[in-house]
Amino acid sequence: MNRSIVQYLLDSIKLLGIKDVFGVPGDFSFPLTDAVCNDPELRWIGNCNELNAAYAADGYARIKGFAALATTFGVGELSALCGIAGAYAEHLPVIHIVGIPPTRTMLNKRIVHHTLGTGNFEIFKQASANMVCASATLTPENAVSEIKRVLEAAVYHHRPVYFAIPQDYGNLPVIGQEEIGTLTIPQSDQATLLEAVAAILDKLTKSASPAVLAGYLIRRLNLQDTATRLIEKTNLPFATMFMDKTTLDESLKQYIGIYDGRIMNQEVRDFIENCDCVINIGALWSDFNTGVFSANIDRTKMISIMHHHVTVGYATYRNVEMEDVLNSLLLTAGPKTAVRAEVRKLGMPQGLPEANITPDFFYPALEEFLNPGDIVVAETGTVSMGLGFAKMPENSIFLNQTLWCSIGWATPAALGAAIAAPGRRVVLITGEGSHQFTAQEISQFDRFGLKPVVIVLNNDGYLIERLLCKNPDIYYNDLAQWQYSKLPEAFGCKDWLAIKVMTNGELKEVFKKVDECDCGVYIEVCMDKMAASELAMRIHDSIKNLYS
Ligand SMILES: Cc1ncc(C[n+]2csc(CCOP(=O)(O)OP(=O)(O)O)c2C)c(N)n1
Ligand SMILES: [Mg+2]
Repeated sequence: MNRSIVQYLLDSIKLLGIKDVFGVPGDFSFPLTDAVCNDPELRWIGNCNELNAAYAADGYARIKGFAALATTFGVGELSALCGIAGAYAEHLPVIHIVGIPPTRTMLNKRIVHHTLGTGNFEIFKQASANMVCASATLTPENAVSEIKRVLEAAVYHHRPVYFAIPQDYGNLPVIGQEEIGTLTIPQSDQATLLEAVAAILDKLTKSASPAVLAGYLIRRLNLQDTATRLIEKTNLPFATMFMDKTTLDESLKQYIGIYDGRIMNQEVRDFIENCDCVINIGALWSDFNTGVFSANIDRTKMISIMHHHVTVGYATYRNVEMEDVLNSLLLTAGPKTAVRAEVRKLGMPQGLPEANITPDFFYPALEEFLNPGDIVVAETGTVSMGLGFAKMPENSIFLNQTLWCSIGWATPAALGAAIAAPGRRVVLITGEGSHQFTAQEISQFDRFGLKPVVIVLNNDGYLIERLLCKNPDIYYNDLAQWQYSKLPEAFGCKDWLAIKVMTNGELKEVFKKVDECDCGVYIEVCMDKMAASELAMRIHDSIKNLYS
């Protein structure tokens, strides 16, 4: 007998490298969650709620390329939707699988739980439709072709997709050819590829001072090895923008730092903006990626190598894949002798041991604390703005949700990253306001035997909001004061090092202890209500541009 629909789908997503499925069960999705738990090649990661599960899947996809999320009809899938939208915005293919009511219930328009009571069973799929690149409701007849079509869309667009499986269909065998075929993805048009690469090489050869902006799509498309070899072969200096941080290793000698328009790092800006040719490989021209739209690179100087197209000056070449363009350039581009800006580190922590912790101490101390290979998950807010300008150690990864900016993302995303890479140290750094959204997810680290370092910055409220609104003291930016360092124990994290620190000396001391202990760590770092990182202050000064 053929495989069941749920098994066919699970076997298909395993071929994308997925080994874990995040989510929350529900009666309509039992066939799916049963199949996951009974599959020796898969692990069910039950989250505290579906929003957390979607963020965790996002974090997992950032490390492994693809992720899977299983939710139940209506209540579950809608809770996940903000996370799915974030995955769409940030180019992460999360496969969202939803168990929906039995077909007869839907045909008869029965008033059942998780519906609005209107007999409309389509609305939740419609709600998701704009936040995924393809969706399907699976039946025994269509499962084979629809699973292929939808997964091909996920691979091609590198964005989330949606599958609905009626409860009574999940365990029915698929009809038709049940061998799982390979996914066919559109390839580069070869003639256009030749032309595009020739145009890039022509511009590059004539350039006296070229540089690269290495964008986040390099890592999303798993092209970091190819791009690194290209950088090393050509010796082109490269910067990244904020969203792109660590898309290529910051320890490469060609790395010059973060380009943030007029807002930060003047030496990087001078260098990049004075180059006569800038090759953007997959970076996005968004507000927080361009120093609030202050990045200023003349279009005539730009080459953009994007996911499915290339632009050289004003000419556009469509249907060419980034992977093919980079591979062609790797074969054909020669070395350049380039001068480059020095990478600036945050430097020595500033402040006396007995003094209260300030940003001038905190971020440089964090920079020192990070180890090669760390995965750092930095939440939206003043923390990521402070740490974003640190120089990351070799082979480390910095994750941030720079476009979608949904606070609460980082805590579950750190869990997802840790599940994806259990052998690596995961360092979560979050503001306390963001952490309050999704803090209960730290319980899962212990449950799955993971030992992260969680650093919660407690600055008595929503500081970045204080810096952006009219009156910094207005009380909508205040928070209930939690006893953060007691959370690990309350959430069942056994034998964690959990501590609250107020002074520079205490912070240094605890960082030393972390290096010596082999357990989960949770540090509450207290800072003054208005103590902001430099970038946060500059954004405060650029409010007019932000909302232009
Ligand atoms: C889901 C969501 N709700 C609201 C916001 C608006 N917002 C952006 S940052 C922020 C406050 C962050 O506070 P905290 O985590 O304490 O960091 P801080 O800036 O204080 O360091 C808020 C409410 C958002 N980005 N996402
Ligand atoms: Mg705060």
